Amino acid sequence: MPLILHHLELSRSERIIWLLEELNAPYEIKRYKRDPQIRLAPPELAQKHPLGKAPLLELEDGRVLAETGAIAQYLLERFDADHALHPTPDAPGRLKYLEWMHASEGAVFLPFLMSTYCEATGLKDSLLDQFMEGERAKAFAHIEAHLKAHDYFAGEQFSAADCLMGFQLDAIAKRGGAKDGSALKAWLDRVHDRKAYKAMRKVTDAD
Ligand SMILES: N[C@@H](CCC(=O)N[C@@H](CS)C(=O)NCC(=O)O)C(=O)O
Repeated sequence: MPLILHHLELSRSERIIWLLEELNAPYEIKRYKRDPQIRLAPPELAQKHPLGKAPLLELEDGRVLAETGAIAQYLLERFDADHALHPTPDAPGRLKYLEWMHASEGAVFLPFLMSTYCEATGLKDSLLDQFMEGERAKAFAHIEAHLKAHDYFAGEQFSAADCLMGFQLDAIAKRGGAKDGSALKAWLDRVHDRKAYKAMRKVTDAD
């Protein structure tokens, strides 16, 4: 049995599809649809892992790994022996790489996720949303300043940190948040031109 990526439509699992394509790793995909009303994952995902969230990576021996960052680390250890997509511990881009790999699920992106939740639950413009707006502005300025100074998240070379940051930045762009002339727009144009990104889009176009 090959590696199986359990993919929920319109979700973070995009990032792992992109990474699998960059690594040229063999995988199969199992697709899941969100509940049309509440947008949560279907119960079948919970049969694979107690949290029932995507992405999940099922290994050849049936073990299942959750958490985007953990899955990325596992895939890089296994399929990126020459460190083309993850800088070695002493490489110049290592610290930035680590920081953005974790920011993609951590502090930098929480405020953007909260905006989606506020909108979906009728809390748009609530005190919580206003508080998060300040946090979003801070995070956005941090991303823009980094990309003004560097072509990619780990520095001047593309890495897995770009794959992990991609999902939220594409979502921001869809909402009109990547203005012409911005460093974010230039980064999006650069990564959207990659063969593996286009391959990932072919997969997700069927969502
Ligand atoms: N921290 C987890 C978050 C996983 C997560 O929340 N996935 C969302 C998709 S974007 C999900 O499965 N949502 C459906 C649900 O919670 O039922 C990760 O990095 O993989």
